[in-house]
Amino acid sequence: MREVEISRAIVEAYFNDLLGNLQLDVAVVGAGPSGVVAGYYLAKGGAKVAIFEKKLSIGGGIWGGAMGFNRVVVQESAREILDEFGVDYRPAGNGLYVLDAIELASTLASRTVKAGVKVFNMIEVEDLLVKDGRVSGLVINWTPVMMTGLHVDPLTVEARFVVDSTGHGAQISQHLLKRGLIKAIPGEGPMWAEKGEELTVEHTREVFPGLYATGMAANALAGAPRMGPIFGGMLLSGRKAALEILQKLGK
Ligand code: 48F
Repeated sequence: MREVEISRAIVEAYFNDLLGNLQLDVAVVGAGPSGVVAGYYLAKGGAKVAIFEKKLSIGGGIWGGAMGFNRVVVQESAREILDEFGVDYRPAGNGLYVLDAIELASTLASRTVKAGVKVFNMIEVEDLLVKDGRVSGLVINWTPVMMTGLHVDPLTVEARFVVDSTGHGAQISQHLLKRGLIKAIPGEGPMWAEKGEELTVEHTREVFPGLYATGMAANALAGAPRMGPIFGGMLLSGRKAALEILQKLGK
């Protein structure tokens, strides 16, 4: 066994995948619950989709549950998504269900990868391609390059649709705001679980030609309330974006 053979296997496999994913139907940015669920339903519907995540792990805000108590809650309307993924839950009264955050994060991750979504972690999306008034891809760089501020030029990925699933900061839509391409990102409002859950799904939409927003990014773009450790809206938002995009792709 030679070390260089191990290296060759890794380099070949990784770069074949990267080469194979430079032109996508859909590029999802951010592997939190809404982005991962969007990726899953897009792949299941026949789209070529990859997720770009700046951290090492995928799952975003799921892992810590609430205040580090690693349990999360979903409401009745999101149960069918848990059933689709095969995540266990138990009734907690008043139409709520409680589940293990570790099981949710790991199962979403595993099922999404098995559905055919390529996840590129440790890659930060630092900008967007915008041509003729339409978002048409991503500008990407290694997270460590972004963290250290080294002057290293990025690479690009073409996509027919981009999904901003970057959570509370709506990081991807911010690039449009700073160029005056969208008017405002009001940011999330004070906590109101029921309203926030409802509005997250309602505001999941194409926010600029070629760009969808899901989850907390959709909330931030609309100035809707935050909702804390209830996750049904995130799952429903990811699925809604996926189904709309599939329709626009003619899938
Ligand atoms: O924040 P996050 O989990 O997004 P979400 O799908 O879910 C929100 C909930 O976790 C929670 C909540 C629930 O009720 O309020 O907060 O809206 O995941 C966002 C992911 O995007 C990544 C980030 O590391 C995280 O994993 N991300 C953010 N900016 C970038 C990025 C970027 N520029 N490039 C790549 N990944």
